[in-house]
Amino acid sequence: MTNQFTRSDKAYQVFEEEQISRGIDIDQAVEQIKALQIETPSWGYGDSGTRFKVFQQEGVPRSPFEKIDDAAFVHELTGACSSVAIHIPWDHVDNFAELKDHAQAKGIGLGAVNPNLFQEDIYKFGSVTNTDPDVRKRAVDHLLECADIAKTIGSRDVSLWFADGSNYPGQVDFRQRKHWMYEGLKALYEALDENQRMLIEYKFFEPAFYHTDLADWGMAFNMANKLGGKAQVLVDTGHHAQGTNIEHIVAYLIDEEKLGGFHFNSRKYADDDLIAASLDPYELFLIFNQIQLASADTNPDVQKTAKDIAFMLDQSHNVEKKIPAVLRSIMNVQTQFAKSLLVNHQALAEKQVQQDVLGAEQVVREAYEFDVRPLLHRVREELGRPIDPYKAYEQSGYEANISSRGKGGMSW
Ligand code: PSV
Ligand code: MN
Ligand code: MN
Repeated sequence: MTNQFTRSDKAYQVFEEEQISRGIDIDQAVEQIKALQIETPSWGYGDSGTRFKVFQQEGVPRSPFEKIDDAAFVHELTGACSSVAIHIPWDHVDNFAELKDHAQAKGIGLGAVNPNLFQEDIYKFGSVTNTDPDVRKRAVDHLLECADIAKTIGSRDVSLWFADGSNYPGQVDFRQRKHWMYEGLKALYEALDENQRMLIEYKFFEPAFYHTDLADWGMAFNMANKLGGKAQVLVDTGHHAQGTNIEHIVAYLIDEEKLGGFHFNSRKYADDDLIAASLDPYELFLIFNQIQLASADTNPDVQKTAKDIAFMLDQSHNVEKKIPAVLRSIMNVQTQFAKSLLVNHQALAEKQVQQDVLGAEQVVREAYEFDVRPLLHRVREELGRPIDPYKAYEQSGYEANISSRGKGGMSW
């Protein structure tokens, strides 16, 4: 395969012909892939590791500004990552308007603002659910500070994850903490403008090992429901027990108009934060399949929810190179998204009505089995981007350039 693409390429011709014969509108698929934007996490560019060791890599950003430079280069290569999420205080700067201007000058925007309520000593026994009212107040003040930052940088989403939990039976009062959690979330909710959203992320364990205050989608959903329309649920693909049917959760939340965003990453064992779709591509395909089905729903509100989901990566690289790992994730996400556009919805509905179990499964799997590289090459070529962003990065000289930053850049 060359580095160039033209529509007369044999592989593309064969692909297009076959999809047209299956009733797939290829030009529409191309437009949908072009429109797919996946926000990258600022912390994905910094040094990170496990609880055993954070290895330092050469060329890691030394400031939030340099993280933006790297994110902007990822966008330059892909055309698919027009914003970068920030985490406060990891990305604290004195002047957020300046950070926003820097991002804009580099051709991207600042995306979701992520409060951090898990790294200070005062939060050892919880943040918004801490028994100490002073700590609860500090936590709420930080949430409000993040709402202000989001307003300053023109960001719609404040993305929340709480490490609050406990390690042993009897350690805490579950129901009391449920009330405190709601109070904290409500304070943020009220501070948000009408066009802003809060995304509530859940996770079943870690760092707490016995209970976590927002342990699953049901708890996040309940909080979001009680709060109102500006509150939505965020699904991090690494935050479920083994075997959980994530695509079912996704379909359910969209139907309730409560799915606001994703953190994509892969996991083998727990919250491993590996490159998206590196281990579980079929799962990501099935998630996108549910999103495409809901995007074509007859209910306009369900359709709107499905089309308004914030797609974000959440990964941290232990030994992998930062920028190439982000690029690989983006390309993997695009691949599964593209495949999900090849499911024939009408054929699927017919098989379901006929109660044709294997026929319906075949309609879904068949789409997954296509090689969508020619389609992605066409998209990237039309966007004026390299058809293989990963290879283009290796050839770009960017890595040699940033090596002058040396080692000891920012952690997370
Ligand atoms: C927690 O595991 C999490 O998924 C949250 O989204 C945090 O903001 C992020 O990871 C921090 O790495
Ligand atoms: Mn996450
Ligand atoms: Mn996580």
